[in-house]
Amino acid sequence: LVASMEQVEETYIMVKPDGVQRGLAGEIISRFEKKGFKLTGLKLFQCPKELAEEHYKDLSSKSFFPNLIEYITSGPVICMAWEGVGVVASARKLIGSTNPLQAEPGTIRGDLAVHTGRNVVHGSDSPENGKREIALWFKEGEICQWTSAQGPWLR
Ligand code: RTP
Repeated sequence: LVASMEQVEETYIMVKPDGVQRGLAGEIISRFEKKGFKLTGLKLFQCPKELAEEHYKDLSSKSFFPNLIEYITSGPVICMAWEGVGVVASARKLIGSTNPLQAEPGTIRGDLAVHTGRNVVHGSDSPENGKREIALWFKEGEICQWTSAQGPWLR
């Protein structure tokens, strides 16, 4: 595999409360599965305010920050860890632009959302943040490393 020379990364993907409530979780999970990434963590979780604030701390000075925290804590989210070569940037491409009206058709937000403040899914923006966010949202023991018995394409 050419890909074996490349960097295996991990990223934190989260179906936001609107995605869960609209019944889009399966569809969103499916996009990453079909692409060929490996799921290593998955849970439904009601996020406490403090965790939402820590996760989005870089945005704490923004005017929309209180609304963002209210949104993320408004109902359960689905927390996921995904692993793969180039998974961080690729997941951001699959997700599409922050403003769903500018997101390309074919992307998750381009196909499934309208409002920036209800954009159904989160994805880490760097490998460093992928690690940071997985450590923030998952406890030790909730991440499951596994190898496909079917072949080497899931890695
Ligand atoms: P995310 O972190 O959720 O994957 O989103 P992102 O990188 O595409 O966007 P970012 O700039 O990090 O913003 C985080 C989330 O805050 C909400 N937001 N609202 N002007 C607004 O009202 C506004 N701008 C951003 C969105 O939910 C965005 O995903």
